[in-house]
Amino acid sequence: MKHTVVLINPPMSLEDRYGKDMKQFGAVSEPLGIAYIAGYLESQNIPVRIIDAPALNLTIDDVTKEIVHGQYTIIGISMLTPVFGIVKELCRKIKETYPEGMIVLGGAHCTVLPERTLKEINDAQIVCIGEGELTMVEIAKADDFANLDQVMGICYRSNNKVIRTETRPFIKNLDILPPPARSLLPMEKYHLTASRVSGESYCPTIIVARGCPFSCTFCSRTFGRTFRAHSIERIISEIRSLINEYNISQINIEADTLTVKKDFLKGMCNALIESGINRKIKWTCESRVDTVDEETLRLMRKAGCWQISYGAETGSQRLLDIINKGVTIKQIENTFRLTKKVGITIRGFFMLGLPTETREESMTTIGFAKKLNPLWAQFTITVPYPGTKMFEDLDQAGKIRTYDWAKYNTWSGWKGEDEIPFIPEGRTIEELRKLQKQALRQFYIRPSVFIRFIKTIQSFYDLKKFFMGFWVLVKSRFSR
Ligand code: B12
Ligand code: SF4
Repeated sequence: MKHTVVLINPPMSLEDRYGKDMKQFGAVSEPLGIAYIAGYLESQNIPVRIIDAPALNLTIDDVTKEIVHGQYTIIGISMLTPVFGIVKELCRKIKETYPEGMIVLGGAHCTVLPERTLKEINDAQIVCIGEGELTMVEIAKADDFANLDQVMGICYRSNNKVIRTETRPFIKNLDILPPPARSLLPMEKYHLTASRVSGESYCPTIIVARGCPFSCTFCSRTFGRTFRAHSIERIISEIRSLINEYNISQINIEADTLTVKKDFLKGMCNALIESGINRKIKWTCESRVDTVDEETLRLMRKAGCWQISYGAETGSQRLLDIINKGVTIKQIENTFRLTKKVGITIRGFFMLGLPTETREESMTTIGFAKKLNPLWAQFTITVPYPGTKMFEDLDQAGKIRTYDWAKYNTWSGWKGEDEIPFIPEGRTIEELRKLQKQALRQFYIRPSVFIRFIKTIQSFYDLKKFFMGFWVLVKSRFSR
């Protein structure tokens, strides 16, 4: 039987993620995981389509109609933890109207809880654990799905039993994968958060590596501990085609920890300089404060890097140690200073409500953010995601408050959630909710920040964003 595959990014809107007030600042990102899978399926001549529901503003019913009319034999759905409930309902609707379809689930949530996901979502038949490219092709080649036991890295349902197959090793050479099938995505619909782009122009994302050797307790690290990168030639060629096809002037370079291998980073930066790409585009990335030094930062700057996002997480050394971040307050301060010195702007990520955190320590974190003074700061409420060390420890201690995965959202302060998965002892939801808003107000509503932003305004778009942001912050003082 010849299979036709449809891959779905499920309908979770910006409002679902960020709440009413913050939705206008959220990103609509390319679902590159399923685009990678689609690229590999295409290379094996297996027909595939992508439905990116958030980008196209589709509801569960809209997606179901698309699938029924398309008559696909394999329906793949990507799932992160907070979208669980939406995916469950989508699977129910699809099965109700189109029982012949084989539903395959994949993504971070499935990778960490494969058996449980299959037990909780009755209408799905297969759950993919880890990287999906090779797995999906093998599923599509498994005639009538008779040989699923031969497909590594899945859990599947057979005679009311859930069977787990042999573990699939991570892909060693990422270059065996063609570039993500961006031609199947509505590329004109994507935009990063305002803090990540320079001006109004379009900024696509490219993934250059997978895997991270560090062990932060809050991170899912679903691509394993070994850093695996695309070759420099492949990266340059993918960037070149993005420049040619989409006429871009900026790009977001994604990797679990881009700067962890100095040789790779230097090679990539030198190639960007030698090819002259650094004169055509500028780029942004994420990094760790202990993996860069002044020399590296200067090279990155020369290669076109204009912004780095660092997870500073907290202003308390005690908490940095508890979350196993492996860095010191001094290192954070030093790297922020050096990054600014070489002329790269910074987005700082900070976590509130970490295990055992006191209110005083939250205030220290907000103060630390102000002292570090990155261009942008993001404060999220700690969510122990399943599959992380933090979740394991809190679960064992009986401190997880809800297993309703819809509540696993780091923006619960702005969403006004009535329940969140974890609250440090002696503290309350109301306090944390208010704290998340207060943190942003205290960081952004300062004369120096106001002047800094006024100076960066280059267009009506910038001006509008600036005033909308200011208004949302002022208004948040009076909301729940
Ligand atoms: C970019 C990014 C985003 C982007 C885009 C997300 C997207 N849809 O791709 C944005 C900003 C939207 C985002 C949002 C959120 N994110 Co995010 N994000 C990432 C990040 C940094 C990279 C994702 C990526 O592109 N990976 C590269 C591609 C190749 O991998 P992939 O998408 O996982 O896909 C592979 C496999 O998972 C699998 N697969 C995926 N889908 C499917 C489907 C099928 C059918 C199959 C067979 C296989 C399969 O095959 C793919 C190819 O190998 C990851 C960290 C990471 N390293 O993964 C966090 C990460 C995925 N995010 C995470 C979280 C928590 C969130 C938020 C919940 C945060 C929040 N606001 O509260 C939201 C949820 C949004 C949502 N719709 O559910 C967690 C997920 C944890 C979890 N248990 O779900 C991660 C792992 C980071 C972490 N903290 O550990 N995120
Ligand atoms: S948070 Fe970043 S540095 Fe820490 S384990 Fe995850 S990917 Fe690695």
